[in-house]
Amino acid sequence: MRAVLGRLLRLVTSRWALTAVLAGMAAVAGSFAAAGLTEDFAFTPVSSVVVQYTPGVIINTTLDTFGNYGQYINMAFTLGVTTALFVGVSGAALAVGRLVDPDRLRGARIPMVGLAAWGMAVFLTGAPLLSVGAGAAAAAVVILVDRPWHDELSVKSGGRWPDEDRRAVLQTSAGVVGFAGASYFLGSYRTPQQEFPELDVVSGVGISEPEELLNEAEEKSFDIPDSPDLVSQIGSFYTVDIATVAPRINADSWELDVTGSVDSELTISYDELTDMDADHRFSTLRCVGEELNARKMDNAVWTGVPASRLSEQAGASGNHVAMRADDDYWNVVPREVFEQAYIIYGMNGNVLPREHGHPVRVIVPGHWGETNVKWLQEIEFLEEDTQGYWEERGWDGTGEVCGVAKIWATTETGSGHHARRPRSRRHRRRPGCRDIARRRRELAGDRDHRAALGRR
Ligand SMILES: Nc1nc2c(c(=O)[nH]1)N[C@H]1C(S)=C(S)[C@@H](COP(=O)(O)O)O[C@H]1N2
Ligand SMILES: [Mo]
Repeated sequence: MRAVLGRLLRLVTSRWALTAVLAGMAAVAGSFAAAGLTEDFAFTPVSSVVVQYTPGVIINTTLDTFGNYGQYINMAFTLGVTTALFVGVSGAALAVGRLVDPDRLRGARIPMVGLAAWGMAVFLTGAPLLSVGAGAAAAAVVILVDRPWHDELSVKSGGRWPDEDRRAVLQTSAGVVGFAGASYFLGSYRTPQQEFPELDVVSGVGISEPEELLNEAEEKSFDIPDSPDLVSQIGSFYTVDIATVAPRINADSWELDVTGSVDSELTISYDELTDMDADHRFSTLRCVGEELNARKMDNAVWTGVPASRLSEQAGASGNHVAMRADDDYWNVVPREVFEQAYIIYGMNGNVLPREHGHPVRVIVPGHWGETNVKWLQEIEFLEEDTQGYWEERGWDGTGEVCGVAKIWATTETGSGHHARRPRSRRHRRRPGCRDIARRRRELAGDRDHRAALGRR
């Protein structure tokens, strides 16, 4: 047993293993430097797989134990898996390279590790050009560790002694740490900045109506420090996603499929959708996983088309409706709930931002956040009810939102503290709401859940 452990330890701390680890880390950093936080960063596709295959028990246990920090654990785990993939291929390439070039004098391992890391990045992201970042960084690590210009048989180069090997690995480690830091800034710079073009520029929808609603909301908002306005600004509106990186979907190639129990299936383009008569209305979103007095509740002016128009046009007959999204998220609502929903492409007079579901999402007024599917791709009418993404994981969130009072501002007076409650939002307390909340607690405990998977 001891002998086995000893050998394992020697293997893990061997030059080969250390070089592979350094190359793998550099590859991930190089990938981020080249691609930024986009789908072309090797981390992103790994994250989708992790999110998809993590069992609900593990998600819920993580959330119960770590609460809001769960999202960092999720990110760290995904980063670990991504790095491990690059360490694996680098290690294999190093081992094969050793056979070809045992003296490390011909530098054969450099292109081999570079190619292996590049190949892994292309395999993950499908982006050959941006994957060069990963390949080049991994190759650079091998250059620094192997130093093929050192000839141990030559008097001139001073030989290659074990000490020097150790120093090379140490220096390279420092280099990788520095490179990772620099990559962080490079990648952040490469991450596309969110733009908020106005709605009329893109879709030809007039923005005077949303503007009127926004003005009305502003006039009615209280001027209390720390209490938000009645409408939340884009950028401070909360987001909750199962994915770490919001999908990037081109509105021009986007299509909505209307399928299932229908007389005729429909395929609707962005232009067709935005050409229909638009409605503008306030609607508040609140995440079912919101903790007491937390801020996962915001209100906006949404622009879009009543969902009922699509079910009419398709001649729909099912009693349930599944809404499916690009990130493999989905939710199922009763038919009568769907008929009250909106197919949305505008938010606060702007084109719907990427984080909130660009180009098109669903807004189901008065229903928990999770029914409001973003990055909508398919509407399927069903005869039978089935579970949605979060319901499969033990959450019940397709009911009506409970009314809440929050204390977000207090005033100090001579006689003590006074809580100030901002004007309540659009929610009204509805009968049955308590039952839903209780059932939810029974099902899953009272903790924040998907917030842990959400960003920000
Ligand atoms: N496609 C997709 N839609 C989604 C989600 C998601 O992860 N993917 N999260 C849901 C949850 S849990 C909430 S609370 C709301 C949040 O909407 P927002 O991010 O625009 O505030 O989106 C819902 N729609
Ligand atoms: Mo949510």
